[in-house]
Amino acid sequence: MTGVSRRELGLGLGAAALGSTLGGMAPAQTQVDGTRAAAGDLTFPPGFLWGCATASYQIEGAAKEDGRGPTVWDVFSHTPGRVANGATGDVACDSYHRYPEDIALLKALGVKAYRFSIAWSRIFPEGRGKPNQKGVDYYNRLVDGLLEAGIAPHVTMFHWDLPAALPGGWQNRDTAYAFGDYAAAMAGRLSDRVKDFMTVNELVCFTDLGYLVGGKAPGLKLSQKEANQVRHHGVLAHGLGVQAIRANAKAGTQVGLAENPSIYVPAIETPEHIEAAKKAVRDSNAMFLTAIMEGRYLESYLTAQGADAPKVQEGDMKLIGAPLDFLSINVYTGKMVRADPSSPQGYAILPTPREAPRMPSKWLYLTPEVIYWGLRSISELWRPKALYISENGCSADDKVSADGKVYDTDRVMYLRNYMTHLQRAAREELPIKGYFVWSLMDNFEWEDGYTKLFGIHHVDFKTQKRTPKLSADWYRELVRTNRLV
Ligand code: GBH
Repeated sequence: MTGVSRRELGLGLGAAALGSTLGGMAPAQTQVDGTRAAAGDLTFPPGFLWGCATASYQIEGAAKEDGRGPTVWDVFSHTPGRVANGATGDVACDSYHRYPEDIALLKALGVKAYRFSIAWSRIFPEGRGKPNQKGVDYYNRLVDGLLEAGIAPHVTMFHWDLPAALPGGWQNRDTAYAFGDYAAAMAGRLSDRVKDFMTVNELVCFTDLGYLVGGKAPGLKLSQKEANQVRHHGVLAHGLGVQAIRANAKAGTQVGLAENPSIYVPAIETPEHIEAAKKAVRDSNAMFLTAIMEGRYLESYLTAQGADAPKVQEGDMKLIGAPLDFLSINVYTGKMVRADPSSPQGYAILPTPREAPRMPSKWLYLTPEVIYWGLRSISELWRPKALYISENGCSADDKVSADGKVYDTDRVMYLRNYMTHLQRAAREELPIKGYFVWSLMDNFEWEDGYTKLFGIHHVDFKTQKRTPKLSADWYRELVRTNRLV
């Protein structure tokens, strides 16, 4: 190890940030617990926030209980042919009733944060109007239970379960205002106990995939022009949400969103490829994250859309670009980019080889470096005050063994590799504050129904029994030691 600097070994944070076993340049030594702690061990900063994530429609069930109104996902999943095996979220993990058990799972993992979403239609069954107290009560019970267990609630206001009663859905500009009113109502009711709010989850999924591609609710295949307007209403809803939360929440409330930007990894880590990847991030997210971080649509986006460009009203871009306290990104996969001086944009996005390794979800190619490059590109482009990974995880080839346990070695491999790049981001002092694994437990995986499962706890959907998988045991150890071993 001689001749290698502390920085190169990952000790840039200084000895104070590291476990005492890591002081100095000692050679690798076997520890009492059997691990070998070498200089350069993959330790995370003290206080790094470990958590788990879920979303309302994917786990709650109780679709008709206590006044909950129907959502576009209820309609979509009950439409034959839309979801694998005709599955729905009617029951899902029944977390609406079993939330105390789920809090116990979080507590046993030792995580300090839980990201969940509020079902808008439990609060406003028709999307707007008079709040339904029974719905509010559920989230009060959940929040109180989490706090009692020492777990910080991180709340997403909207994770795709749009109240079906809102006319025109996201095609209608009024829906963005309805979202603002709903966000105001919930921020007012929860911010005495909830410190972190995300407005919306993954803009592309509830706009393009719902209204242009049609694979997600409401399953429409509109024109590009109409879809661009839906996108605009999506980012506008985020902006109105930020304004509403700031106006109604207690001082000190942190506001952000959970976005899944397209992320690019430089093909080779050299200055020209790094710049190429960064430019690709800025360009490809022009309709979503770039608009939010810069408060304007890039000329290149508007020019490319031409007559299909969205109609923007006075004041919209200011709302959309309102400063955030943090930015959370959901990171799963990405593509490689190389510098290409011969192309007008200066880079080329490399196609993913067809046989590249991936997880069971057909889109989930293994690209562990996306975590680091996502955080780094975004940091350098927009200098957000704080960053979180609000989702990362994978479907896996889960089989229940004779002893009742799922030994998901493939998921452990996935998480360990991705987190190595998360640790690099922390070590290089990017403003990364925390990480949420997707997902706490197996759940309704949208159009894939229950055929692709992302949980670190197995759920037996007949009995609703939750069992930690090997990946949960692995995560518990990471949370306990705050380092990758
Ligand atoms: C997240 O989306 C969601 O927030 C979460 O609810 C979900 O359960 C989890 O990840 C796992 O999927 O149809 O081939 O064009 C992940 C990001 C973006 C992944 C859209 C699937 C569709 C690919 N998703 N993508 S394709």
